[in-house]
Amino acid sequence: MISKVLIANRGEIALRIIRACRELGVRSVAVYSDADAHAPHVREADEAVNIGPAPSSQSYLLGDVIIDAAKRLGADAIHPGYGFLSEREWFARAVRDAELIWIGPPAEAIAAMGSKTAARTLAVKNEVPIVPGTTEPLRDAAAARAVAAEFGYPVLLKAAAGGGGKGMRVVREESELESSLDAARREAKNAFGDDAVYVEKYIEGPRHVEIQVLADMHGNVLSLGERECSVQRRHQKMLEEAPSVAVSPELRRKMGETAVRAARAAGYVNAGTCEFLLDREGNFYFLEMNTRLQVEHPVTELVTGIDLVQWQIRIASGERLPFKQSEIIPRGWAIECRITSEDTANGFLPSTGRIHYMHVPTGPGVRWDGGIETGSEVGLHYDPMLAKLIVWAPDRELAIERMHRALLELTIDGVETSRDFHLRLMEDPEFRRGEIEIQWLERRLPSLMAVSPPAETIRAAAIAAALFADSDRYRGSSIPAAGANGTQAQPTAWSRTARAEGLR
Ligand code: MV4
Repeated sequence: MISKVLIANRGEIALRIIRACRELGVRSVAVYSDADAHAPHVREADEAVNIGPAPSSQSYLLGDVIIDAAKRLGADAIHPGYGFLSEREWFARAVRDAELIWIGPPAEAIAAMGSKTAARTLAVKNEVPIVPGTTEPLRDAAAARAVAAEFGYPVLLKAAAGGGGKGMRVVREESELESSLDAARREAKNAFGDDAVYVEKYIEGPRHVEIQVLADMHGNVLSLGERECSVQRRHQKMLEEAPSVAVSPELRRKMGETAVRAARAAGYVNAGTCEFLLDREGNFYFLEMNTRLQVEHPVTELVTGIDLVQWQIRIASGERLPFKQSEIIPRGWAIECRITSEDTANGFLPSTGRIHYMHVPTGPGVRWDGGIETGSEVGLHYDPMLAKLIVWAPDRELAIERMHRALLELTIDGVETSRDFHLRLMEDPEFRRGEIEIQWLERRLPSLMAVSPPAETIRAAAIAAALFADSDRYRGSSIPAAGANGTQAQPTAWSRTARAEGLR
């Protein structure tokens, strides 16, 4: 068994990994930038080492420095978390070359899924359905016109090296094709240093459903069911749930078998996720494989009872998966809200500051995976995701009620957060009916925006609250009811005192 893990990450995911290590009796080493010297993950790990200044390009992205630290502190493995170095093939290779254990998929599997056109070719060879389109980059506009005519408009131009929606262009008619191709190429070149672009048929209004897989070194590959991730804005997920209202047990089995085939084809080991589009007719198309642990992994943990991070460490240690596919059945419903330091009422602008007070929800079925505490400084150097609030309940309706209750309990003072936005999301009738797809949130945004009350209303409410609290000191007097015929109630001892106290 691995005995000491260096965690090449920060924030909530570093804490999540530290907790898994502790439960397994594995020692943990945190790394931190100057900005994170007092961060919770530094305190909670068994050991911690500074790796440089605040910008991640000078700290969390310095693979060589991190590998040196692991060697120096006697760690035998590195867990990359998500983001940062987690999907860099060269880093997975460098960790292996340094004779450390990489808690993630083999560098070759990262490479196999790294290029979209390569992944599509691999999918076709292994009977994994993909969106109709090309598996080769386009030569020129004439080739694009021919292919688009074959598949029919609308089409989607995608960067071969792409991800996260960069270098993507919807083309609705032939007259737009050439300029869109130029634009997609330019964007792809800028973002990935590679201007290769290919064509897919554009799927209108699909859901984003992904399948969690877990594979050991002994040829066991399991599907842990789906996550519904359609509630997103500009490719940033805001909420995830498991299971999906759109997935029947039969579809789950089919998508699961497909994901397992894709993982096997890539020589996959450890935890990974296959992303699919699920259209309105129930057809699903493989998009890409995320070769890392994902932010939203907790919803799968809650409905399967399987601790994914512990199993990542066990798999990397050479253990066999003890589960049979037939035993893995999702139970109940889990929802995750990503609590971000964003001002959702002002175009989701990042909000910064010091968290001077914070109260975290507790009670039945509530889980908090956070990376912040009272006193934490929230700056602009890192991702705005502060924490994840996750709930489990027997069914979706109860899970939504539970999330609503938990969000009401949550207080974070000092920075703007997405908390109120998530509250309104829980109250939204369409969301409650499960009528969501990838464009739903952006269409619904106006009605989900904060209706912040005018300053005078907040002032009046604060005065009323102070007076009400004060009234508790006069328990003998009763609070006057409004007159039954709508007339003003007579002043009482309570209201006279309240006014006097308020004026004092
Ligand atoms: C698509 C699509 C519609 N049709 N492909 C966006 C990022 C990349 N992972 C794939 N993406 C899409 N590919 C076809 N043929 C719509 C999207 C898409 C999307 C997919 C998943 C989650 C959110 C999304 C938001 C916008 C567009």
